[in-house]
Amino acid sequence: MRPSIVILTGAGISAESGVPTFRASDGLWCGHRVEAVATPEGFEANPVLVHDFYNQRRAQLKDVAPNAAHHALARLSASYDGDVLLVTQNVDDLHDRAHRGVTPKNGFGLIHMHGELLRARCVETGKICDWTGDIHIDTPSPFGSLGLRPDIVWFGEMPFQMERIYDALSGCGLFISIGTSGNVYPAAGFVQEATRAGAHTVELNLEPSQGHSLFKECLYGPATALVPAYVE
Ligand code: BJW
Repeated sequence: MRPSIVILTGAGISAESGVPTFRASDGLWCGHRVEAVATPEGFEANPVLVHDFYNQRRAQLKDVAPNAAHHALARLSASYDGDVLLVTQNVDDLHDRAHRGVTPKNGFGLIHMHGELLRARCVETGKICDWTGDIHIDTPSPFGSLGLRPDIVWFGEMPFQMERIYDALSGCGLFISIGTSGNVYPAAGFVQEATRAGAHTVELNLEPSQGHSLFKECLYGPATALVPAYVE
């Protein structure tokens, strides 16, 4: 068995599929303050605005498809003789679609640490369900209680499955960070966890991220070119 791999992806891996990144000049939050649409306080203050914002992004998923970088990671899981944990900060479903029908050779996991557009959460019970349509303030929860919210991790909330992620980082031999600006924690600190574990650390991005100097190897260019070349 070869050393286990942890892969972190960010908005940059989906950019060439047509999903806008966050911190580009034409980024998703143009016209909206981050606090207005991506915090629990913003949701409490104006749920109609926040639902509108996520309804639009959920609808956009119908017009995009996984690209060569998503598919290369799916092929890696099918051919690599070791465990692979893919941790995405993205709330789109492009990794899920790329992995559909692919049988992993060894242990494989996909974690959406910042949640998923195609899931909703009951605001009263916290129960999660699949959700492909719009959500409105009067959309009843299928669990019999009132109110749904997008199953998204907003600023100030705890990202999902942190224990499993840190556990994998503490034992990995290779950490690859793809298409993320390194602005948002705790994901931005994963490279340090992997370094502590003695892993080789690689950044694949369009440009140097905020934490680029923490990586042992950095390659710059579009994900659809870099990722297949690196992992195959
Ligand atoms: C390409 C490309 C191509 C483009 N090919 N590359 C002060 C210090 C430290 C921390 C904090 C602090 N104050 C507050 C915090 C904590 C806060 C935080 O990090 N704030 C920072 C702004 C400082 N974090 C949190 O609140 C998190 N929770 C938390 O910390 O809980 C406590 C905790 C404690 C201990 C352990 C664990 C937890 C929650 C963060 C939730 C983030 N949510 C968002 C929004 C989700 C909703 C939505 O989608 O609308 O998630 S923020 C947004 O940023 C989104 C993304 O997942 C995330 C990361 O963005 P990403 O993916 O890096 O995108 P971009 O646009 O920034 O970068 C794209 C990159 O791609 C660029 O580099 C391009 O160059 C590149 N690129 N085209 C390759 N073709």
